[in-house]
Amino acid sequence: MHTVEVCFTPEDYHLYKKDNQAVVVIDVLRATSVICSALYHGVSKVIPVETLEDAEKYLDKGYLVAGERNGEKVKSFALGNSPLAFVSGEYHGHELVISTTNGTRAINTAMDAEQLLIGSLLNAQSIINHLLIQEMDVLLLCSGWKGKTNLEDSICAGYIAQQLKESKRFESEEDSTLISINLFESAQTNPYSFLKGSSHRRRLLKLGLAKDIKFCLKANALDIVPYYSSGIICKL
Ligand code: 3SL
Repeated sequence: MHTVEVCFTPEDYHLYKKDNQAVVVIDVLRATSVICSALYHGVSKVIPVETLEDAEKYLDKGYLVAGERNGEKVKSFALGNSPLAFVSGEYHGHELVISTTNGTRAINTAMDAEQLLIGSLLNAQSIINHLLIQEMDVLLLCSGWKGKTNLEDSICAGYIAQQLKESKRFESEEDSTLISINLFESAQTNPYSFLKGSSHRRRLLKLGLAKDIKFCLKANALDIVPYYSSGIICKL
């Protein structure tokens, strides 16, 4: 029997990390949804960087660079942080550098994990299928918002945790995992309305990004398992 647990913020990662653990970083709105969409729609690899300064170095070398701070596109970058930007296939074959407020920070926090995967509602079922054939404990690491818990990442983590526990090959001990599963069960019939009033839905709606939110909440729309290794995220 293996364990599946949920960690609500990158700040708490040190409390949950273990050897021989698969870590799934989740940032439903929007960084990990963007990475899934980019790779699914033909981007060849994604390089997640934590600081804008590091992203700018890639800009100088001619890379396609995407990024936001507080939801708003970084002016000098070609792209912001919208999963819809990739749907047309316009960036097929490109290498993408991305820096976001929380998601890329969470990825870099867990770069020491034995296996590091990128999860979202868009690819939840593909991540579940992959984890079911690994012989590893699983940690679902939510990106949160600047060190605080958020609802959308917790719901997605709850979905993955619930499915793994239902397989009877995983168990959990932490209350964070129980909380996430309970949230998912309350949210699953209509996640968009469940998120009404949540901090990041409000933040993104103020920026006119309702279409991004709706896209990111489409469960299991993309069959893809993005995998991080040595600073690069590729499709498995
Ligand atoms: O925090 C992040 O990493 C972003 O995904 C936030 S936003 O949705 O682009 O505002």
